[in-house]
Amino acid sequence: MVLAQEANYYRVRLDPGAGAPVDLLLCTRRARLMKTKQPVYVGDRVLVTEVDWQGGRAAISEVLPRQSLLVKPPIANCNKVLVVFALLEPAFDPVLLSRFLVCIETEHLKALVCLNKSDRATSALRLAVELRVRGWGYGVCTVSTRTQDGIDELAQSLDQGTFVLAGPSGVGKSSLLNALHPGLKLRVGAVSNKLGRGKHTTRHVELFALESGALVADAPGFSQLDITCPPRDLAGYFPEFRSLSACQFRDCLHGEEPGCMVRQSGLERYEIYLTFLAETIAHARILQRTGDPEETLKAHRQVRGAGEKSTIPRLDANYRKPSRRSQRQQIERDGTGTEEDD
Ligand SMILES: Nc1nc2c(ncn2[C@@H]2O[C@H](COP(=O)(O)OP(=O)(O)OP(=O)(O)O)[C@@H](O)[C@H]2O)c(=O)[nH]1
Ligand SMILES: [Mg+2]
Ligand SMILES: [Zn+2]
Repeated sequence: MVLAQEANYYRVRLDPGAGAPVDLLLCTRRARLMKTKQPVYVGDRVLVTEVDWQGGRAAISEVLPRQSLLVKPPIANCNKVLVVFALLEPAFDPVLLSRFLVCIETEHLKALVCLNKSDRATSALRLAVELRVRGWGYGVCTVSTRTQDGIDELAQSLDQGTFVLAGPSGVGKSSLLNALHPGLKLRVGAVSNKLGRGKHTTRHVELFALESGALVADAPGFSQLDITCPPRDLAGYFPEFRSLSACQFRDCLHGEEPGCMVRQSGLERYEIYLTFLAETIAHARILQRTGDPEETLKAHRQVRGAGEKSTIPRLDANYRKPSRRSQRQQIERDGTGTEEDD
């Protein structure tokens, strides 16, 4: 399994118990893989050849089929994403957290929300945020890497499997991995006082083995996440919408359709849903206009998922309001913590 990548080198862990003379090999890609531009991701299971056991070198000859691929952060075959957010410093941001959660849902991966820096928060804030996120249909664990509060409980819930830490910069992902595996001593960075955001201390995705046998990947923080799924699929990526008795309209986007059950349900994230819906509609429209082959391929997927093309332009007028709202939120986000992107 690929544990890390740096430039054109891959650190590959050999299957424990396979009886190999070494645990790790530093690998390049075989020319054939390079030529076909077949990417190799951290988390990929690979076959190696040309092994130099003494020098600890080899070449990757084949990437085995993936069970899953998360694009941001890039990791293959992970079972669960731990979405790490701070209760404070940087302040909890429900729209940004929802962005992460929707993107994870689109990859059909499981998410657990990990709220860090509980030492900074009052118990009222902690409870309010926990209740809120549970209401969205997600498991929550609250921790402090500083006081070790909640770390044992989290460690117990990470059984065998591959996990990745995702979240904005400065929320304490590397600190959390250090707390789960005290020998690691990963570099952590300060949060800038003025902007309340992290400094992109972690630069690479890298998997580490915990005592339990689980593999956990540290990853760089980011907060630029576009929601590009077909508009029609979006509601399915909000678990609390899924559990509602189905809306009575077939093909309803749960926007301003009169009588829509989802709209009338008073769900807390309905406003966030509308913001994202406007984004997916705008995205689908751009893709229809551009003739660029890559974009067209994407557009094709979008349209296929979205059903009949004609429904998208029809929505134009209806969604002008959320689209302004989304612009405002974009500005708010930019002002409070959109860092350089990785
Ligand atoms: N008060 C408090 N501060 C914490 C806690 N955990 C981490 N921090 C601080 O938060 C800052 C950022 O921590 P990192 O672990 O580097 O954050 P990160 O999420 O890995 O950031 P990137 O690598 O930039 O994505 C550091 O100054 C940590 O000391 C905590 O539980 N409580
Ligand atoms: Mg980090
Ligand atoms: Zn509806």
